[in-house]
Amino acid sequence: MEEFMLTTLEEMEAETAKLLETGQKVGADSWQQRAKNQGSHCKFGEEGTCCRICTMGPCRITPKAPRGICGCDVHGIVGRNFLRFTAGGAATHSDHGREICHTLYLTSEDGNYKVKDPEKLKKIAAEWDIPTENRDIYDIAHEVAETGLMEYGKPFGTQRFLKRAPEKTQEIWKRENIEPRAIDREVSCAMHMTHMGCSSEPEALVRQSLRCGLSDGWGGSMMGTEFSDVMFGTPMPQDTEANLGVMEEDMVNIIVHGHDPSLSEMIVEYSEKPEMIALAKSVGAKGINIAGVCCTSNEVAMRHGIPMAGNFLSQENVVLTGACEAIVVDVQCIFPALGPLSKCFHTKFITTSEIARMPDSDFIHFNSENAGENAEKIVRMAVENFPNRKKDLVYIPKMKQKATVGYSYESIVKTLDTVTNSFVDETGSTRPLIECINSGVIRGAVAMVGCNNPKVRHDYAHIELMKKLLANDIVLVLSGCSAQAAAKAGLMSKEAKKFCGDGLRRVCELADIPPVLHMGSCVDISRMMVLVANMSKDSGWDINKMPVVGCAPEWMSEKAVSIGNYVVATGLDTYLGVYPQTKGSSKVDGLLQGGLKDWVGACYHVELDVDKLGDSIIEGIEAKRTALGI
Ligand code: BF8
Ligand code: SF4
Repeated sequence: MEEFMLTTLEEMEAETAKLLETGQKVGADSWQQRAKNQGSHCKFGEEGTCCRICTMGPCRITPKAPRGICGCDVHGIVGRNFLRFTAGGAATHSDHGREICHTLYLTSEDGNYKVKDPEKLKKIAAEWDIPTENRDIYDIAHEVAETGLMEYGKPFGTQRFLKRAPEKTQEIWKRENIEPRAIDREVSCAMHMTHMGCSSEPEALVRQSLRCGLSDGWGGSMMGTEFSDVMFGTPMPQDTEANLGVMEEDMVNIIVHGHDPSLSEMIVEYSEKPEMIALAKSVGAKGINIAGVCCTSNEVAMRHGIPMAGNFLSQENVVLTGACEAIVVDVQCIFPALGPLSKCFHTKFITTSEIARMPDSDFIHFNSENAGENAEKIVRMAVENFPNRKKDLVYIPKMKQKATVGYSYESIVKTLDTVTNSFVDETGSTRPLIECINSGVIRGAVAMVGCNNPKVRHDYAHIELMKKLLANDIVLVLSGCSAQAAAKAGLMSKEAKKFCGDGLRRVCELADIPPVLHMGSCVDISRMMVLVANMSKDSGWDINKMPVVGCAPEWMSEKAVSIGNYVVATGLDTYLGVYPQTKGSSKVDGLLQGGLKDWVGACYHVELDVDKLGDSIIEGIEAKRTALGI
């Protein structure tokens, strides 16, 4: 048998260079070029020291001008910018969650969307004191959805899902006054606090940043994940493939990109209809191939094994293959560049959401009511576009790797139950994992998440850190573009266990799992919160004492900061490979990288050198083990 090899970054970069040559032939732009055009970044922007929240400004802080015109100092300005950044992320994730609530509200026996996991629905209903006995499943779904929607604007109380956290964590949130109330309220409150003439006190601004983040992670995102599972199924392990080689030269290639599974689920369903496949054959294709980019890709890979073409900084590459009939997008992380780029090829760039309208696209408004009809229209449009391919521009890199995905919380506990016989538990618990950590077979766990960022060599930090951590017997749970980085390289293949230390390798063999577990999209970081919450309950260890940390080595988006804030506020130290725009304030930066420990027992750690970042993660995990006496 051939020895298993990872796909190296050099191989991926050589293929990207070839694709960029095609781009040059047709006069296409690229992020690589645009990043160069931008030159070095504005120092004020990068350090967070420019304020433009009123028209007396913009004010920029320098040694000569230490205060804005209103008298706000650098700490107030940096703090306000950080809070607004967080609010942008929390609003984005949570609005995605809200869309999912609306979709759940519209489910019906014979509608576009149905309840696929009634057990999960009933479990949530019970948690929320919604009666389930002798009720039609769709009645329950509608009441749960409506109750979920109320979480966005309820006038009193805090988020319902907070009760899932261990008591100790809930006490910390209460003590620190960061328990999230209605989700929209936390976002609005952040905007209010950062209006001209409101908060300029860094502690208050950072505190609200945590609360706003928590409303996302334990509110909007958690509902997004849970209700997606109810409608589309809770992910269970399955095999798929990743990297550009998943595109097929002789098939109609439809790329789904964005975040909301309500769109991609329908596209997948309609692409499998016999009449669509017949249509594809009638235009000379062998069939229809769906592949994904970004978090939409994670969603459909986790539930259907749909292959993953690439992550955030690969999105232009799929069009540059010349073999993409349509790139269908919903919301978030979509380059506006895809419009003009698609025009250089035969590719249809199809936008579907009023939230993400872009020039040079075909807009087909997609919502829960017209989902079936419009999914058919989109698939048809892509298929009919196949004969327009310019054959001389087609180049699909051969690279692809196997990946096993689908590790929802439920599937992790089920799978790991097989590892230690003494802890077999019918209902599933995290005890086998705790046993592995307690005995030191696994030293700890890292939740590696987040984006790509041209400030970091594409995927380098993700892949190098993963290899280093695995070799040190640290298990990885992944989501977002980090997950796709792993899958493209081959680290999500079960054969990647050869990169692990002896302990982790043994666990992978016994449980038959890859050493990096794909937990889903970025909203699915809520799955990781449920995992650590239950690990804490099952072990008796406080979350902030467990040898488990978060890491976002190539992050770029506002959403990532919202996530970081709720992960830290939940008690997990979080390691960043890109500096937040807070360097300009020793007070804000000091809180984030230290002071928060006194509030929630965890904080951020920023290190731009990948190797050193890995070392400090390992040191952090070992220090937690020592403190626990394990
Ligand atoms: O929400 S990891 S680049 S795709 S923001 Fe975007 Fe970042 Fe990717 Fe998903 Ni998450
Ligand atoms: Fe300048 Fe103050 Fe206005 Fe900001 S709020 S732009 S610091 S005057």
